Amino acid sequence: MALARPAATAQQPEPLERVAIALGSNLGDSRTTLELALKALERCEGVRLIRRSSWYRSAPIGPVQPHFINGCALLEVSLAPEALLEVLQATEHRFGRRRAERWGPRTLDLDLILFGTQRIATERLEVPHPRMAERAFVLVPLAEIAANWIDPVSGRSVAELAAALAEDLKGGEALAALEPEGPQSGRKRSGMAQLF
Ligand code: A4P
Ligand code: MG
Repeated sequence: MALARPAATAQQPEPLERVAIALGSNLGDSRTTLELALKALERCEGVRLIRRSSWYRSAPIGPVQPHFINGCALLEVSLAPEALLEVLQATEHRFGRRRAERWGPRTLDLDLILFGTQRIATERLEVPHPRMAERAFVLVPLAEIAANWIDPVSGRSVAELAAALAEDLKGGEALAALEPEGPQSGRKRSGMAQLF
């Protein structure tokens, strides 16, 4: 599979695309890191923050390690997918991310989950994120801010994927919504989180 669109030229900028990203952290002051990472992304050229979810505490998937704080955000970008990946990786690096073991602990993980309706499979990037449908720590926050977005792989909405995963994981401890703070306070929390 190739990129769905040709590369932009100087005369022809990338069209604006709606993008979903997932944020995670389980080293250091995770909540502060995640808040600051969103602020840093907002300041990047070609990136606009549209919405953000609440933060959730989630049990680690992978090696034994501390619990994670996870959340999702919607961006509007005028960057090509791989250029956005570079922005995300540079931001991870800025917040102390050093790549060691796969699925290991990290100060900051920024994953590209959905990029408009595009399906992308290059050496460096796969979108939709290949494990999004298995992960409550992605689907629950994403359902809070983009419930009707259709996953171009399954043809199902984010809310449908979250409900199907909730059914699969019934009874398992996976996710707890954290109390919203600051601009989030007073906002209704997703009922979905109670399912996990
Ligand atoms: N890459 C390919 N597609 C993408 C994409 N859509 N978004 C490539 C971001 N990166 C993508 O990623 C490895 C390489 O994947 C990158 O160089 C990029 O070119 P990484 O961030 O260096 O390594 P990783 O995150 O350890 O690997 P991976 O496979 O992305 O891990 P996952 O699936 O993101 O899982 N448990 C809880 N509770 N919460 C978490 O957030 N996260 C992980 C990481 C494991 N367990 C977790 C959590
Ligand atoms: Mg990652």
